[in-house]
Amino acid sequence: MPDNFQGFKTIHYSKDKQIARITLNRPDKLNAFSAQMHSEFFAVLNDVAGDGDIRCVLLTGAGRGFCAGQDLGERKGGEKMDLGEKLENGYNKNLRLLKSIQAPIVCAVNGVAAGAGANIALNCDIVVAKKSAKFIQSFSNIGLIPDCNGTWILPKLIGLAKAKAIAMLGTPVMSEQAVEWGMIYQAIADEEFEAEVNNLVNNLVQRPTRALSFIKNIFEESYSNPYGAHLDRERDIQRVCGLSDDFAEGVTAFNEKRPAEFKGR
Ligand code: LHQ
Repeated sequence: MPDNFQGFKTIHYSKDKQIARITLNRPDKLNAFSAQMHSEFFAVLNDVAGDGDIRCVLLTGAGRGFCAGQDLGERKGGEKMDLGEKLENGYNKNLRLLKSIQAPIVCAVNGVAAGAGANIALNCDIVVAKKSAKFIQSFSNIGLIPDCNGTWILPKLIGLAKAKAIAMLGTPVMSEQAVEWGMIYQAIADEEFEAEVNNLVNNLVQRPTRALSFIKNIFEESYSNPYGAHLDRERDIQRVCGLSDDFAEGVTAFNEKRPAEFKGR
């Protein structure tokens, strides 16, 4: 844990060999987001976003759950409230920061991901989950709509028919089903999960980070770019990639029949 994060209670954070590891850490509450967790998560994301040395981020949860969304114990039953304000100063602030991180973000869903917890996971770049994990759009169980951009990302990932149904019914989606539907990348046997996640981040951290940043941004831009404008964007970005150290190294390594040693530049 970097020194200035030592006192953090709800998030565990470490940086090693250009990998930032963030663990949601309220296992007795299935890592539900308390006010303290919101502010500690913000501080950690801010540190990652400002650290140009980081080439891969891993987000996961402590204990048997990934994240059960908003801590409902902090809300008194029967109370109505301005959730717009809660979103703007909590989840949305954090998600904007998460999206600004240029390094690839792996979410390792180690157990149940419900409500905001499910959608925070889906906002990451590569989502893998334990076979025993499940994703629940539990918002409508308490009279809410999916937030954390669930209503934006779910129809794109799994189509409108399934997105509407799981959001309206709060149906749990097991991770293998989530893979089949295109919601996440991979479901991993529970006993192999830790090792496979480590393999994944150790692989990603050695890949050409700058190109990976462009990849994540341009895929998302594709939703709003017209066809021709998107071709222009690819051309412009490829021009930048072609002038990078990593491209020169990649082609040299290919011709020399050896693994490339990318520096992320
Ligand atoms: C919890 C929670 C939890 C507190 C489990 N809070 N303690 C909302 C409002 C404000 C701003 C805008 O955004 C949002 C976004 C949202 O996230 S809304 C959705 C909020 N989340 C939920 O509705 C999920 C509630 N949890 C559940 O449905 C279940 O706990 C799941 C399906 C996640 C897991 O079920 P089980 O595996 O059976 O575990 P459990 O229910 O026994 O929970 C274990 C403990 O965790 C338990 O505490 P206890 O002291 O009794 O052992 C739960 O009370 C606690 N916990 N979720 N969100």
